[in-house]
Amino acid sequence: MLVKSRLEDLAVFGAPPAFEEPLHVGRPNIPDRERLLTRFNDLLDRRWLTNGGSYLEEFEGRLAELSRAPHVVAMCNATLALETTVQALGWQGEVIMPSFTFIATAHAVRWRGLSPVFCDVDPQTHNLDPRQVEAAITSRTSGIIGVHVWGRPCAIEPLQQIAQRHGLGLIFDAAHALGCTSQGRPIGGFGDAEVFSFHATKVVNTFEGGAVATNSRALAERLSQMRDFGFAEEDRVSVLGTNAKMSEISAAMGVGGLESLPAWCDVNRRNYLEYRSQLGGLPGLEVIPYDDAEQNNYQYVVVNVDRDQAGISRDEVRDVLRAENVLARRYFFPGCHRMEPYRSERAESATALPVTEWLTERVLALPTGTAIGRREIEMTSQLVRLCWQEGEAIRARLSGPPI
Ligand code: T4K
Repeated sequence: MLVKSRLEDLAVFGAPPAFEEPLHVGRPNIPDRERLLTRFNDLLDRRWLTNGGSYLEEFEGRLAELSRAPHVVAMCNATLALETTVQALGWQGEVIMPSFTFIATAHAVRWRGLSPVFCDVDPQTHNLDPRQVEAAITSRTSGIIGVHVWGRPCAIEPLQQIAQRHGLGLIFDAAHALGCTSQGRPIGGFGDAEVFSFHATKVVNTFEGGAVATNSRALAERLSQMRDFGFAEEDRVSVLGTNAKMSEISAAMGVGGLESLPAWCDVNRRNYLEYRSQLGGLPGLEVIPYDDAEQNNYQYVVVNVDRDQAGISRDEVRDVLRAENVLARRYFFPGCHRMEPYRSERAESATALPVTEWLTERVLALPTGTAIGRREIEMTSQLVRLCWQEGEAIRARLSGPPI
């Protein structure tokens, strides 16, 4: 790792990158390897690989305990878990959701033949703005999907009241929110259901994976059948199903991950606080806050760059960092409404989401997780500070011919 303090040290000016190996936003957290391999050997010895099994049962049981939701149905990823939940709840027509989310939230609904209706978000929380949700309800609306973006809970109570008032379903995309709380209650027990992701890049991963947490036994039973082709018992299919099962090796990975979750959250919190202290005082830069009164997993360190105050744009900062092998990400640029097929279908919505557009131009996720330590954060922050000091020269360089 090179120490950089002058303009000419920057890779965009031709110097070697600060890091030989790339720093990623989503480097997977790996649980204790010995215990993991013991579990892998065990399931291989028993030759029970999928279609239920003891690791699936253990994983679902531990998740239910963590989220204090009585029923958990694990699946092969969160996208199919969302899709299956929407289908199980019988939603039709339109579903209100943010555009400021990963494209999977929209695709899951659309794949079931429903229309996502994108709604604007709150500039502080980055989550659905309940007033706008209410304004977006039509006679075709059947449900609302709130997304706990960065693990910061949605305005759950107001959304619940709106759903109740209008007789709508309500689910939460909790892909980012494992181990987080809202008013002291764990994410997992709100709405009709909440959906977690265990993709490799998430705080706990099962390689690929997802799960639905719900208070409804009937919904959980339906989902269990639907993830297994609709089988209610051998030779009897009771509902239109799919194959969304989680394999035993994934579940075993998840059991190890849940054991390590508290330690990983501590590392993430330490990284987050380190970034905050290193980046404090830069005009026009906000490290988005987490509520200390709640439990957070701190898996995302996200900064908001105000170009007018900073003298440099989010994209210029990103270009400088990428040249140094710091692969910061512009989640969720450019917003679902600007991606296909939604972009072509609903051109008018492009102008109706001013806060979403504002956010997608400003936020940047920085590398964190167990693969990132204090030195990496110091160096990354130093690079960001250089961007602030030398904004004009950097802009001139980035808009000039390649070196
Ligand atoms: N809802 C929300 C709100 C979500 O954020 C997501 C997923 C979903 C629903 C759907 O969940 P799943 O169906 O995936 O369970 C990543 C993830 O692929 C995606 O799961 C995640 N959200 C999203 C926010 O981020 P990409 O396109 O940024 O992934 P990728 O492959 O570029 O990985 C990010 C970085 O992580 C890379 O720079 C390299 C590093 N990496 C990645 C993998 C897979 C590794 O170092 N090792 C690895 O194994 O979407």
